[in-house]
Amino acid sequence: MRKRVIAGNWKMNKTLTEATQFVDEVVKSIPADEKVEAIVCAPFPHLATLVEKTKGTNLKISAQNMHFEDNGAFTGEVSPVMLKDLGVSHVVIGHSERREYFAETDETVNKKTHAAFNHGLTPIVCVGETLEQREANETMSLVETQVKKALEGLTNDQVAQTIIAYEPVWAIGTGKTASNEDANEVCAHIRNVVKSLTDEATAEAVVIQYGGSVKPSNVDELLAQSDIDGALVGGASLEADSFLQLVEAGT
Ligand code: G2H
Repeated sequence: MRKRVIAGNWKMNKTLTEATQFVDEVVKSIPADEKVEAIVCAPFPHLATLVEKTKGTNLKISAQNMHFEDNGAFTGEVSPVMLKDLGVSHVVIGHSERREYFAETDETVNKKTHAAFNHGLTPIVCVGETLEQREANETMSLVETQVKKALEGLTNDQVAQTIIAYEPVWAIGTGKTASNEDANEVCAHIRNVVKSLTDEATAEAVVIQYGGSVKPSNVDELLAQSDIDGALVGGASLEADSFLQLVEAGT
């Protein structure tokens, strides 16, 4: 039985004051249920404070990106060594906004995924098609390529620990959600791709999230699908109440 993973991706939102208020409120009421893992993906400047505030609680803290090198002359970048040292547990890799605005490629996604495992961080690897790709019937092949390239060279054990987030780009922050069946079909395809790369046990273990305008009113039906094990949530994760409702839905 796979656990459910609900991750709030704040993107470039919240001051440190707002972030700490959110976390103080959420840790008071977060369900103590081993079936669900709750994660907040916060901006870099807030990570140290939030890790401290969530120690011993059921809320984990993730970064939204990182560089793949351990250190060096990469002005403005943050390394996996730094994140691990802070006590961060997860890192989002290859979010479509990074791919679109910051030149993230399948190759850098793969390097970052390896770097995450090399430093004991759990990667949340994002894949998904644009509207043009969906309309051209390229969704399955595109997602397959993204998954294969992201996971290239990982051991089966590492693949089993990877969280894959399927986020159709056209559903991100637009209020449009893929239908439950469409979302599940792509997530099932991703699981099959993982199986073709590894084995049945690994494919059954890998957690696959759906992302794209997930909110308390649609999360139950998405989580009821056979191959959707969680959600990567942007807008609806910004308020503590809404985030808690999403986590509750995973229990
Ligand atoms: C997709 C998602 C979070 P939203 O980017 O990763 O954002 O829920 O606002 O569509």
